[in-house]
Amino acid sequence: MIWNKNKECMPREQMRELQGKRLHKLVAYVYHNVPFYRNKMQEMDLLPDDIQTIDDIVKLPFTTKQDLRDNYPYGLMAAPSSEVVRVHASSGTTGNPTIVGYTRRDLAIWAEVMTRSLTAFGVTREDTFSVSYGYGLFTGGLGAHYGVENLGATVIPASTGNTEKHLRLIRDLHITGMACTPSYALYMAEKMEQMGIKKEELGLRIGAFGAEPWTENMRKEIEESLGLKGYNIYGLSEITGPGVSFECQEQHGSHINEDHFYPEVIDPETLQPLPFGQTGELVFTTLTKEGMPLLRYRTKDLTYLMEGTCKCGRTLVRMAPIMGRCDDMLIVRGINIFPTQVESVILEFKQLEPQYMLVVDRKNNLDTLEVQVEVRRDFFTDDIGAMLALKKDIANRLKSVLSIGVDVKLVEPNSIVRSQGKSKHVIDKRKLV
Ligand code: DLL
Repeated sequence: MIWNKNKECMPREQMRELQGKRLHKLVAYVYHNVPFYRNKMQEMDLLPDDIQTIDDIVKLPFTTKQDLRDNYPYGLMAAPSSEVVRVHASSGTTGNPTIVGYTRRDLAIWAEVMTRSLTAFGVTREDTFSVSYGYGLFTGGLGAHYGVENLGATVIPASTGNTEKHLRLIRDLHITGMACTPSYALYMAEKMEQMGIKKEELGLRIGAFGAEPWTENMRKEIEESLGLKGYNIYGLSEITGPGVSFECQEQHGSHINEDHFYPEVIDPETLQPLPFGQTGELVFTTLTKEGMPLLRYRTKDLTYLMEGTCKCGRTLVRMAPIMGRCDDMLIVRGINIFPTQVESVILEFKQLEPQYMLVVDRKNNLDTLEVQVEVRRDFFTDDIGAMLALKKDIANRLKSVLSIGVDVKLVEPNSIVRSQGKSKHVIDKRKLV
């Protein structure tokens, strides 16, 4: 099923023409309404009319998270406050949070792209869908909520927390789909087991998971424990929220709603655009945003774009799963490591829970990496020999994937802190000193 065939299956040439027209209009709009962009363009000797086609996008300046912080709170807003009907904020852990504002039309487009995503997952008006992304300043809750409503399915605004009650509702209200972070889905599976609820008692069939990186192995684990099919949904508040890209039934990359969000992948060092298939930093231009449009926003997310029409019929370009963010890549003894690489190894071992923490430290000027991982209750034993053998197997496998020796620490079930929102997998003690 396709929600908006006209846009989602548009011939490439036509799409590029549409993007060019929208970009041309956008650049004039920000030039006249956002002093920050006008100044930047003037510094570069650029006038709005220099941007005519989508290929001209490379002439435009980039925008970074720091620019948003420097212009806190409303400096990048293009629409007058009388037109802004909603504000969200990202959970900045350091410095000012980033504030985003939406006009009524922005909200309608956001609901549309969310509806496209849910339709691609197979959600219909017959479904009852619970949203367990946090409701509030985070875009996950309200973003998914209005997408479900716009589609015409029934939305259950469960939010996070109250997991036991939520699980009972899933059973009693015949909830067929759920949206939450993949780590919260795992937490729910754990709770279900503790409560003695079997997946067969639930009618779940579709999960819309995102807001953090996750691996294929994690997908299998969630699907098996909850008895549903899990789909990836990607987005970020600066660009709109969830719904920037989504997986279709082929599950071979996520289609970007590129009639609204124009993607580029650049080399984060040289800032030069990279061709299809090459991994770099994902950059978005919001082609239709009115509230707070952004030119070439650097997401810090690492991925590559995939060429060619998808078997599902959509022509919307696809992006590969996010392998991590430029800023959560760990450099340990000069080797680049992403938490997702560790996750995928851990999930290969049936003796382990999908719960882990990477602890990086520096001892005698040498970086150390400890991987803490939980052993499943049925495998946890007093037999030291068996535990040592398991530890060695994991360390060997990690070494072959990461190209670096790590200390593996097996910990008891339930000892690593669970997350209901985005999970935290790294403690870098080097940064604390
Ligand atoms: O996380 C929006 C969202 C909500 C997306 C619900 C999907 C579902 P922010 O809080 O601004 O917005 O965080 C955005 O989260 O730059 C990525 O690093 C990461 N991220 C989001 N979705 C995915 C995904 C929301 N599917 C940041 N896979 C982004 C990997 C993701 N990383």
